[in-house]
Amino acid sequence: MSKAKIATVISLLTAVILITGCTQPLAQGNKDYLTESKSEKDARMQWWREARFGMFIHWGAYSVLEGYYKGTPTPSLAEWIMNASKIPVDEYEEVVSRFNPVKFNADEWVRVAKQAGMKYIVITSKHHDGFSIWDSDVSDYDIVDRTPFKRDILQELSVACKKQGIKLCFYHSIMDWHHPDAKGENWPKYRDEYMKPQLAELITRYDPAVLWFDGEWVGEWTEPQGKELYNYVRSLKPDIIINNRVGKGRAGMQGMTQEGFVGDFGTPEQEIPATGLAGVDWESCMTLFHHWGYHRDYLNWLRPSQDYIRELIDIASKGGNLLLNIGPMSDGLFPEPCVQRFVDMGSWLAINGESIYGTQASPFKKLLWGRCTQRKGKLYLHVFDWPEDGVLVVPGLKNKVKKAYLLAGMKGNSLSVTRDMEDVLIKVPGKMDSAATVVVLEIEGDLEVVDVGVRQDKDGLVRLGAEEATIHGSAARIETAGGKSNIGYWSNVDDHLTWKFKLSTTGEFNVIVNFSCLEGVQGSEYTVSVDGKELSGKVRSTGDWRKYETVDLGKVELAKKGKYEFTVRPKTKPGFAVMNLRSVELRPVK
Ligand code: FHN
Repeated sequence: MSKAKIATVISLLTAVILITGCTQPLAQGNKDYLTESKSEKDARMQWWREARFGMFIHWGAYSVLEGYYKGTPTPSLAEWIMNASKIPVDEYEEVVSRFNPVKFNADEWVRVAKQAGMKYIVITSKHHDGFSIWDSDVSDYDIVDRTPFKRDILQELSVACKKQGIKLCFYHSIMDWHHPDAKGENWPKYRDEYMKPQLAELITRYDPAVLWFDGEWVGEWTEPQGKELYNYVRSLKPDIIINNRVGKGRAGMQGMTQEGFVGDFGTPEQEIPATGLAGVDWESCMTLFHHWGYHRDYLNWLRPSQDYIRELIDIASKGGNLLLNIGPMSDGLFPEPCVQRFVDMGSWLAINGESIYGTQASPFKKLLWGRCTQRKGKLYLHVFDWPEDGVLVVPGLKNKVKKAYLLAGMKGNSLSVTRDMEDVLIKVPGKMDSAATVVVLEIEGDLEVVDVGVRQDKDGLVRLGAEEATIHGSAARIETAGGKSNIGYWSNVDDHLTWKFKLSTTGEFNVIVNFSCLEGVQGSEYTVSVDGKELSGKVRSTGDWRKYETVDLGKVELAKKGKYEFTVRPKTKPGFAVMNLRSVELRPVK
């Protein structure tokens, strides 16, 4: 049957659906999958929660331009070049006709992902430019019909993934800059006669494990449409997993929550939620070098492999997944410097993977020397900063430690374990791995950790960070921006903050507040208090919520070792918020 005929059949079928109002041609009735039970969702999400680490691939015709249009760097992201460089549709279609990735090898791509320790691949089936990298029967704007390459990328990838045991998942953009109906009053036509039939193709032909929607911010898209699309996709493949951008999920806290939103997991982008999201599935999608699609100038933006390894550990310690992106070149090859980062990540995971895959979030609020992950009966201590005195302090662990050893070493080489009140002390050998050395604690009984509060660092500094604060009130809450956390939304003058901390070195301390305040909202008066001593502050403007400055409120004398509580309490609030607060530091007076 010709493509035209198939398209006609699909259109007729869709027309019948539209008339009958049933938008799920293959639906098993009109089941509402959003009402599934917790146990059903847990079963469906299990492989994804255990996987912890996936490869994001942004690849399409935009890779031909490498971030440049007519000799000028595009002003936005490389994969946005059609929009950001205002390329007319017919000109962009000419770029498409030059897309010929003759060096593409699906087995090699999947091998690299596997070697990196990644358990799933999410690839852009269609990005915002509307170009499909599979052989679609719904449209000829695809890699088989519009390029000299003429091969079905997704078909080849699905075979390679099945062969190598990697889950294949699809990114799919709701927004479409190419399709004439993908805006305004024709939106329902695009949605029902184009987008959904294409999704049906993707699901029924290539059996993806996840559908990763994007471009949901367009005005034509709404949460109710998202709910309907969620059910439509699940009706085609009931065990499929769908992200929260199927609806308007990201409109909330930068995609960091799925509370009240449609979708199975939150999608913080280029962000790691400061304290994770207890009870919520989430995945941070991150780039290696700022752009998602390939850009010829940005390979020098790559960071050392250690940074990406620590990013994965940090995310796993907060209970999330890392979806780390690569933008292949137009010839079908991965940029070599990116592959090298993946190889290094895979080498670390080959030794330490047990501390990442299938683990849960840390039971500790914060560890000065690194991160922690856990599974029943075991704690994995990821040490970034090796203790100079060879003693690793595990604060507040109540359990008896049956055994301690280096995950990289032999389990037989037990480490010496002692206790100092509520702390467990591990005697550790010389530092092993620059990225992170994992110390395993096998513990007795159900895990029991008490919050011992913030500890003084080796220089005597006490840093009371936003993520360790106890927030007393209804409005103020933690937010993350640019990888840093702060107390924000502080619109209630009665909301106040406390921190517990433990002093091992006494003395006089300067009290330094790190804050921001939008111009026009300044003027709130507040006090800080500790050990019966009180200092006052008045919030000045820093110009913008994202512009942080510090203020020295004065000195306090803390003469005894032990536990303290520090409080920040507003007194007045002339504007609509008190301030954003990143931290309070007690800096030893030199
Ligand atoms: O606009 C896209 C962008 O190109 C990229 O695909 C990211 C990846 O999550 N999503 C959108 C920006 O949030």
